[in-house]
Amino acid sequence: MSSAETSRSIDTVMREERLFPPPEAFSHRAHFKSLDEYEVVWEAAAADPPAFWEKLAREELHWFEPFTETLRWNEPQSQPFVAEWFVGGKTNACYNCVDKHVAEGRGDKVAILWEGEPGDSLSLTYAELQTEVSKFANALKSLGVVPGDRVSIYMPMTPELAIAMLACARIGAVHSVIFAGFSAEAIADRNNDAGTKVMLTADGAWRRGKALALKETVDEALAKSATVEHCVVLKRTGQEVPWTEGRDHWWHDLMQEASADCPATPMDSEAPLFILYTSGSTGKPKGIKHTTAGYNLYAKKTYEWVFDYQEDDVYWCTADCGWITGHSYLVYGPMAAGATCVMYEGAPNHPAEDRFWEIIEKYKVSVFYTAPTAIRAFIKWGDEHVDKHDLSSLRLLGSVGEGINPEAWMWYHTKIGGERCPIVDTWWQTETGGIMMSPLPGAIAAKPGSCTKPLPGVIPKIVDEQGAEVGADQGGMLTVAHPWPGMLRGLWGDDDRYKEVYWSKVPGKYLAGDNARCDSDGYYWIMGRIDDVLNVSGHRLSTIEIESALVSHPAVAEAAAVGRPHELKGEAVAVFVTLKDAEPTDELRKELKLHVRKEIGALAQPDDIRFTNSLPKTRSGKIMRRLLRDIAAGKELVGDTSTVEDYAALAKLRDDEE
Ligand code: 6R9
Repeated sequence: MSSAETSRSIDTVMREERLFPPPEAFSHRAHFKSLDEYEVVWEAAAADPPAFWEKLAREELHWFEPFTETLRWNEPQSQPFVAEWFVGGKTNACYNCVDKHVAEGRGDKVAILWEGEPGDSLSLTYAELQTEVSKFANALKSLGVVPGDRVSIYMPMTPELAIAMLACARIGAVHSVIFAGFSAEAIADRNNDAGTKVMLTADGAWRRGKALALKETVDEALAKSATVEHCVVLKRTGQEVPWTEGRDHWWHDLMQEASADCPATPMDSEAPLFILYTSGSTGKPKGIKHTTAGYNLYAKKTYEWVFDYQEDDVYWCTADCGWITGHSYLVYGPMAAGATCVMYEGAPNHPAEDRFWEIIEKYKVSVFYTAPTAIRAFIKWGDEHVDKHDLSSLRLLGSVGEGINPEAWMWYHTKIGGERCPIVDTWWQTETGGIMMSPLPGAIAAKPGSCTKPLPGVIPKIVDEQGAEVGADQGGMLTVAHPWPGMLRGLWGDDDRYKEVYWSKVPGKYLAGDNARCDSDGYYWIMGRIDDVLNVSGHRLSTIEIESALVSHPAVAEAAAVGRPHELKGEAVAVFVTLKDAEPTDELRKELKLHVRKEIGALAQPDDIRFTNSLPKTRSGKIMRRLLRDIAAGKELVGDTSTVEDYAALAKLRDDEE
């Protein structure tokens, strides 16, 4: 490869040849049964995306008023970069997720199977959910909430959290869910940015047996949130809470007075449904804006396709609602499909490391969706926790949030899936609203570590710095060529940043911010965020490939690779490693360096290996490589750290020297 080529594409150092075709018994009753079938649908959708989505929108959503125009999108280069879908129509996301099922005679089907951390549980049918949601919608109305008002939600993973989201949708209020672990500062920033009118919280939240003081944190935030008029408090832990008369209201008091009669408000297709803040690489978090009809349709169809929805499924997504995965694949997608969803309040290792497997056995979960960070933790905790439980109800497994290292994939496949369950490695973002690339489990053979192929209606293109498409196996920037219904409709109150981040670098295409390559079979491999690429002696290396090589060593639980400045090479590879049982010795350090060299070549051999007990992660489990880069370079930590899950881990790393 010439140096001109290496300078604009990213070198692939890792090869993964294993192929796992869908089991026949699975394909037999799947939505998509063969690669041919998928290809026919994908080609037809790509030839005319609006026609493809129009048909689905008319069939799958309930319309108070039908739409008159499928897509309003000024061809690229022109303004305003915001697509409008199903223009002129009126629908309601809560109606589609709840009332539609009751109206169609499925009211007795269980919607939520909830498991509290201390072991309490609750099940709600779609009809019961309709009553609860209607009552809480009336409660919000009684506090003066009208369509378009913003409601911030800072609650534990209780059924009331889902009820609150749906109640907002029911009356056209815009929810902003804030992960119930963020600081008062982070809550206040988000409230002020959104102009929140009403705040929903709980007295406390259970986390590993301890009660976190949510209301106290919220009070601190509200002292700096001038727009908030009311605060509703769910009683969960029963702890003492500070109280402001007139502003604060108990959830149960409002519910007691609320009538269960609250028809869903017909909303414009493009009425904002929610804002969800996500960390930018620097500076303040971005308020990703999603709207009603397109998002709802996209969440529903992608849920049905990717998780191969069957009427008798018991589906469990372990994500918190403070993350987009909790929005699209715990609430809006599965509920629009009418699925039975397990919802769990607490930590995966409370009271013991087998809690997830216990829940799968208890509820006979058939489809399980979690994140690589959790999978790597399970591997570290040991197989004995898995072996205690009967996981034979499982038929399909999913992964989201980061690339799944091939070795973690293999463990998930054999240990959890009993070698019979397909795995869907789903690539998508807060911005995309729903899954963009993933195997369709009955149709597309998996390659461990690849999110495989785009869903119907999604047209990815990998481009170089000049915006030209790159060839097979050449890494480049991942973009999407045509609008899709689930895409973001902007950043709340910041059009300039929206244009700058997503539309300025590559004209006319949505810039995802990830690097990727597509192999000669048309399989996509995500190589990490654009700003995470390492440049070693002119070779651009992907973080995920180096990390996967490390994770394939039996001593390694997790690894994060970053670049640090190096006089000769430009950048040197620095890695942070957590171990399974092994001792962190110099011997092992040498062995790991050689292991990477053997697996992927001398180019990628790490210069530094630092052992640590844990890696700094975002709340959704993504390794914060940006911060590790600063640590590796010996710099002070700057920028937004509000999304770091465990600041202590970070501080410790900074203070530890190799
Ligand atoms: C859903 C979600 C988005 C970023 C995305 C990418 C990474 C997500 C991935 C993946 C490789 C996958 N990512 N899924 N990378 N393989 N299957 O995670 O949304 O929190 O906005 O993060 O996560 O880097 O750009 P969000």
